[in-house]
Amino acid sequence: MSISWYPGHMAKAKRQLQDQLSRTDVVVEVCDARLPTSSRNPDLDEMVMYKQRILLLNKADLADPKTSLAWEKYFKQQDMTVFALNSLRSAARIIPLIEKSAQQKIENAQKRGIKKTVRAMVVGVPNVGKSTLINLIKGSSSIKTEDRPGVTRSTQWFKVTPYLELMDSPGMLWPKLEDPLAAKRLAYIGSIRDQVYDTMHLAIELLDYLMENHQNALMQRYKLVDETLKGQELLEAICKNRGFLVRGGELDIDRGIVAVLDEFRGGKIGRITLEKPPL
Ligand SMILES: Nc1nc2c(ncn2[C@@H]2O[C@H](COP(=O)(O)OP(=O)(O)O)[C@@H](O)[C@H]2O)c(=O)[nH]1
Ligand SMILES: [Mg+2]
Repeated sequence: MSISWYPGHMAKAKRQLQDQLSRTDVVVEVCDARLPTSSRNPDLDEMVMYKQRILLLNKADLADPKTSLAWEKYFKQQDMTVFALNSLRSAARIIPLIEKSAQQKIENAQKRGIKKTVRAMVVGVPNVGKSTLINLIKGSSSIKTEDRPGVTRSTQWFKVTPYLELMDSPGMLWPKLEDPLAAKRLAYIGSIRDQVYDTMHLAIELLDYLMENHQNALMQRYKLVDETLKGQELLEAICKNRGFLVRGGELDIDRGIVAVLDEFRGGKIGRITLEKPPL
């Protein structure tokens, strides 16, 4: 997760991804449902122009359900196959979706008397849940491990159904860190290593954002009574209410920072989506 994306790394990741994509029929792009813009990388578009593609808004359990529906609608209007998902739960519905995406290819091959197996791969920026999804799909595979002729232990392809194989490891997309707002939002949800940011600054900016946009949820969570609180004062009030003190009775600000960031990331403040679809 905590990778520095130097230009050299990025070029290498791109080459590797392009190579993997060339052997794939269906691309399963995973993004974070809380950040359907910032957790995607538009560079993927040019790499998969003529490929079947599915977009998964993952971690939907942490996102606002209404906004997820709006995002689904938005992407569907752009002729995309899209699906909000909680990868910790069930990926069973994803499997037929992947197969359907490549149905035409399978049928065309069948007409020529060939049994075509669809090959799919999961791609996305770090921390969106790619590995979790792959494991989940593996877990719901209809084919038993001991019953997979032709798929050897060393292969990078995993047979999911008689007609579908999944690449065992995900394709890595690099986050768009050159956009400062996107980078900050990725930091809010914990997709960028905290050391990159000053966490105090991050927590305070997040609190101000929440006070402005999700006031009730924030005030309830931290038993706040003054909605005019801002910045450092807001953080201090939270520490006070939680009884976060260091020896000598001073406020334990560090503990407050960790609590706010962890609780936001874990959805404890509410199911909050940070980006809305354009109208
Ligand atoms: N709440 C929630 N957490 C998820 C979901 N999918 C993955 N995660 C968590 O997100 C973190 C990153 O997941 P991982 O699969 O390693 O992401 P990757 O870097 O894209 O491979 C892990 O802590 C997962 O448990 C989901 O749908 N909901
Ligand atoms: Mg992973």
